[in-house]
Amino acid sequence: MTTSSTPPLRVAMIGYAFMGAAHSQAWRTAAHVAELPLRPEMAVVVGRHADSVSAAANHLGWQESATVWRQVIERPDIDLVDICTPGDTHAEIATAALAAGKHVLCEKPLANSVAEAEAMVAAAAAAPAQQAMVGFTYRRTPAVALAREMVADGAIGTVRQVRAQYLQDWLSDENSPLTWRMDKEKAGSGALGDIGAHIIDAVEFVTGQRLTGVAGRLETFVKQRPVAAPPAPPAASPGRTSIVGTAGEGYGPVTVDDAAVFFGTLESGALAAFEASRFALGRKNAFRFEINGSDGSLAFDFESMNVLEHYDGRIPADRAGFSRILVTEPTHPYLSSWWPPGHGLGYEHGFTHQVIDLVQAIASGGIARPTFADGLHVQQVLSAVEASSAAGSGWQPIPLEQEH
Ligand code: SOE
Repeated sequence: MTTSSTPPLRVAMIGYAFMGAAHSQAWRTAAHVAELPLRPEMAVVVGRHADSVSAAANHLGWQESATVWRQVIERPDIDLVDICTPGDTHAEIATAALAAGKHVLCEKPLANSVAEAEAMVAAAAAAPAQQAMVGFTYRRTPAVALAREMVADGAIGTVRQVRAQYLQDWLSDENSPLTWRMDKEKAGSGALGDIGAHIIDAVEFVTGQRLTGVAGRLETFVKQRPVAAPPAPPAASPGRTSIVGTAGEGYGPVTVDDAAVFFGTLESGALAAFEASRFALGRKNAFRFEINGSDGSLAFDFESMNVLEHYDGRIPADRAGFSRILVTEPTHPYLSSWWPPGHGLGYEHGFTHQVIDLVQAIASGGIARPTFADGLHVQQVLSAVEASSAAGSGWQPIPLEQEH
């Protein structure tokens, strides 16, 4: 059991909006869900505005708050830095934290450019005793992890085709204001990097194969939007995790894509088709994929996240059909420490599983995946899709030098 005599792992978290709230939930609960060899201590949360970050510390359960991340990462009583800020700050914070001897967990996408991601991988390579993990959390949804196990076990035979989508609709109102996710300087790209990155990681994770090339097209449907009013202080609306924002005065340009459509090849030659959109009215968080193999198919939709569908093509066609696996059995990935069968999990549990895996890797000296090298590879795919779109949607090969 994780007890008060279990050695502590003191965490500093930078940023405290939606992702900060999700990560805080995980740090608060992980040691009460699984037996951990180290006891996470929520030492300090960092943000730019003293009043807001202090309110966030109270609300989210951090011992202290601070406003200068550089001072915090130098503190000898901090073991791990958890980066929940927009992408434009990831490289600077992560490389400094690794140089200061800390383990790092960094939200996705790893960075805003391949060059930044390469610098982060170099910083991680120079600190081999520390973990450098990127937060592609959907891997840790039990049904997604089960899909990977089933592909590896040969349940669908040889993978031939994959179609993956991440569909949201929170920008389909053209008066929805400009927030940082629509600013290329801050976010790197739009739907492509914010949600497309998740399905790139998921397809590679579930199939066990890297993408070797892509071609695609990006589109920005609404080019000007009302600028966002400054966010309400968290004290006034504790727990608020909206990503939409409130319109302020005037209009400004959207500098990222609203939707991305691309296709690629996997190492085996299998074909994969991807779609990422914030304009898919009615789809709130439809992270989904379907994989067709020589002997069957698998299908998943996060809006029904406790279910994995399986079609067994070895059963005679007049008796076959998609079966609905309710992924809540104690023998399913991550389920042994949760509820009795049928009592499903939710969005936040992926973050708890992420903390559990990370803490166990720190204690055992194993590798917490996905690593920064995995994050760099996704960044290369994102960059190749952008290059393809800019050059008339032509084919862009992806370098494959990282081990996986
Ligand atoms: C917004 O599109 C967002 O919050 C992403 O940034 C997250 O990564 C995803 O999990 C949910 O949607």
